[in-house]
Amino acid sequence: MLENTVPGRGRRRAPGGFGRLTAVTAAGVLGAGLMLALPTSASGAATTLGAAAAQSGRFFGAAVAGGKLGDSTYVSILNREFNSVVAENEMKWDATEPNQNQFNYSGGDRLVNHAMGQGMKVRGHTLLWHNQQPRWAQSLSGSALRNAAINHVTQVATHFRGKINSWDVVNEAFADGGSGGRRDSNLQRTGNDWIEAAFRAARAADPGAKLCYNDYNTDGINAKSTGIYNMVRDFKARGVPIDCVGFQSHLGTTIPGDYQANLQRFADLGVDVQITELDVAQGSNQANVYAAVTRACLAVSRCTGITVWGIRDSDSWRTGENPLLFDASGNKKPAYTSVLNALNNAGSTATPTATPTVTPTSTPTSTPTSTPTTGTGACRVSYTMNSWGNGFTAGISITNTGSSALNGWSLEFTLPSGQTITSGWNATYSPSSGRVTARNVDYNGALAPGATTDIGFQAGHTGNTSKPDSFTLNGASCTVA
Ligand code: 9MR
Repeated sequence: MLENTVPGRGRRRAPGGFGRLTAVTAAGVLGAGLMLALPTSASGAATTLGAAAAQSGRFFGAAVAGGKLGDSTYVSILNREFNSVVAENEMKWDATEPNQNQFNYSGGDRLVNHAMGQGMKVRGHTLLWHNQQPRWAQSLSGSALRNAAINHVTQVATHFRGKINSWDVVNEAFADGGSGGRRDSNLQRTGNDWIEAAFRAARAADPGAKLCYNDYNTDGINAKSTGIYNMVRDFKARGVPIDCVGFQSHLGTTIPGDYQANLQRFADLGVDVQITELDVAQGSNQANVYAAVTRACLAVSRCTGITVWGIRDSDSWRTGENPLLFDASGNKKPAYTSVLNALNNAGSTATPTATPTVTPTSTPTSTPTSTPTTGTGACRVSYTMNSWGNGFTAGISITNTGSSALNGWSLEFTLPSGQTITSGWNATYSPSSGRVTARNVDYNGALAPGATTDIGFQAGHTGNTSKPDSFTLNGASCTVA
């Protein structure tokens, strides 16, 4: 288990899409095109992960970072190998509703449009989570937070209606350890019924999407997975709309012997199951663990697909662990071959239940980052870190303390030596180490006097976990809170 092999952040420390397409709509036509073009070898075996999974009506997807859609190696692997995508960060609450009731879908739309153009399905991740909440939501509680959360679910699911194969409606709401109970969070403190309220709102907003509960450290029959199992059983008994359970499967060097049995017991409750964030620690057993996960999904008829959490090792959130199917240069690893062979060996048996047809979208609408133009940049910055063995996430709150509005901003700071940014959200970061400039993205460039915006990134470190000691915004020094 990840938690046993990697000193993790808080939430992982403890132990750390698609069914067949219906060719009715234009999306169905796209999907049918994809099915006709499935790559196969002379022997008839499929030669890509997506095509191999499609033989049994399943999807094989990848988490995609929107910022990498300009990287040709990355995109060529994505388009060749995968028939499903999920946004690694762009559909989370902080990205989609940076200010209350002000929604921004540019990152999510860009990915959805890319996927639709390629005939790929889309998993939505995630409507509600205790992590990566916008600052304004973090400061709410009680009915104000409950209302804001349900409004968020409604608005976001409505925006993407018809384009999402399955939504992670709620992510990581159960506690690690032996309690089998809920994780404490601001959302949980609004009342134990917050999860079912979210599922009901999501169903009303997008009746065609499969609605999933998603969590980690649920890779076998254990207290946490049993707590979730009991919730799903209760939801099914009371008619709360839940269609699927996601098993993140951030794995260490082994896979629990009851991994498949655990998937099966959920399927037996009448929900689909999906492997949603698969990555496996490097080492001599990596290819075996990947193959075992693949075989387990194939053996459970309601396991509708597998998603890996990134494409190349260098794209992974598990910095330095090389847990993915392609190396940093984009070459196929032994783990890739083991997954492809497992998918091909399954043939067309154990076909999963068909899932709803998705509708294509309009032309991609990516908006360029605006250039800083106005304002002095007088500012206040608060910088928080959450570090573990060889990595950390940083959250940066930037407040415009000047008297004029900013229309585009850049925040400069110097990362201590040994720290290198691997991915970020709500800003672009360049370069990845040393003197870094974080620039606004299209939805958070406007910063009124007194307004705050939150950005963040994930980084690796080599032992030095100190913070940058100073920041400038549009060239002017900031006070550090
Ligand atoms: O991979 C994501 C990484 O880029 C972000 O920094 C991180 C922030 O919390 O979230 C990562 O994705 C997580 C996913 O959304 C939920 N399950 C755990 C994943 C890895 O942390």
